[in-house]
Amino acid sequence: MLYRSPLLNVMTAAAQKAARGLIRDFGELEHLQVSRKGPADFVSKADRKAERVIKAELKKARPAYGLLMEEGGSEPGTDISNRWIVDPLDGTTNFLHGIPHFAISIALERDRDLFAGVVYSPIQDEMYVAEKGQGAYLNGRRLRVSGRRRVDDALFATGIPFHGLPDHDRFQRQLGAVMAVSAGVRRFGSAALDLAYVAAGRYDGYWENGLSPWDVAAGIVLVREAGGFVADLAGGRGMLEGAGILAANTELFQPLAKLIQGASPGG
Ligand code: 2AM
Ligand code: CA
Repeated sequence: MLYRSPLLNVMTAAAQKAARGLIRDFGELEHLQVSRKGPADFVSKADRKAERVIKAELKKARPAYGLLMEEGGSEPGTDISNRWIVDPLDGTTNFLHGIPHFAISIALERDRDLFAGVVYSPIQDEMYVAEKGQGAYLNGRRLRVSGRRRVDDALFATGIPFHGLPDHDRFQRQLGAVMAVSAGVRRFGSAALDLAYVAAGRYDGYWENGLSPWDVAAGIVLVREAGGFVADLAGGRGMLEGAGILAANTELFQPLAKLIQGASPGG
């Protein structure tokens, strides 16, 4: 059954409109080898263009809401209880390399609580939506986190830090701990989709250090509404404050948290 509310309609419409531009630009990338400034500049333009489209759509539908966007920063609204948190292109490095795994992420924070989330993967045409208390859905189909109970059966996702980011040693310890006992670890490059995949029961769990609010806000709602647990890496509520993120089904949340915390004492 297709779950639709006026709020989710606004969010999915904004994501679909921006996706049309991203799909066009993704298709153009292969012709860019000749361009002087190169693909990185093109991708950051595509990213900003998608953000402008989303912002215009959200403003048109809910003029008073505030905004927190990856490119445009924070913009307070006259309605202080509602704020959009937007990543117009999550998985930028994939996009730049022609890898069709990236997403648009739109969340609504209401009274400081994450209330609704939409993650859209344009190339796969996968629309993930969730609203507090209403469940999570993929293209209209109800989602549930995986039922796996054993760490040695579990497939986990993560993000690997790269040059310019801190804590490479800490990450290697975390990876060492998880790879030694699990069925595998994946690194696909979009935090928003990693969380959506946990909600869909594809991954049994996911963790990543650092991250910004727009990377994870929508995905957090998806995982919770699909029956999973989400916390920061220390088990607290600082997922939007850069304290990292850990998400899993209810059975595997504690075992994964123990592995990660054991590998990174003191956070
Ligand atoms: P992006 O594609 O919007 O940049 C990959 O591990 C994930 O980390 C992606 O969701 C990516 O978002 C995000 N990311 C990219 N650069 C980052 C940085 N400097 N700090 C934290 N997260 C980052
Ligand atoms: Ca991002």
